Amino acid sequence: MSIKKSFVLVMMFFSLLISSNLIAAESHTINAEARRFVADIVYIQPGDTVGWINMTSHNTVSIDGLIPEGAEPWRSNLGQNLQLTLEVEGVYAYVCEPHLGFGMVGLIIVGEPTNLEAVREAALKLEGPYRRILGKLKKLPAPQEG
Ligand SMILES: [Cu+2]
Repeated sequence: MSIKKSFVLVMMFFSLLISSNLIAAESHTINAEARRFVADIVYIQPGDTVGWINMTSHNTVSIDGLIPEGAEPWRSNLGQNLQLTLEVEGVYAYVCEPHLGFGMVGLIIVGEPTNLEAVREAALKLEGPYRRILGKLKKLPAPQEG
């Protein structure tokens, strides 16, 4: 086989790899059930997309101080199936305001939970039903030593 032909084959292989899901960002779905998000804790990679579905009577609102530094806060409208692409690594906490009292809160972990301690400290200062986020944070694995 000529060098030119092998080069073309190698390039075809790489373009196939890039167009496949092996490298491309993934989409993750969070289903709003009656009074909870399923899944309530979602692990994704930077650049992945999360989409909330079945949001009739629900919303999703990020909490100040409980998202990574430099990340964009969000607030969806009631009933809106919001889609977000999250680039900044870390833990994001959000709530559904109408059902916060029922514990309808969620966490998204993008890459490594680099800001977990800061989020835990900020969550300790939350008041009223927002403290439901503390319970959710306790479900996360303890940080590894070393
Ligand atoms: Cu809700």
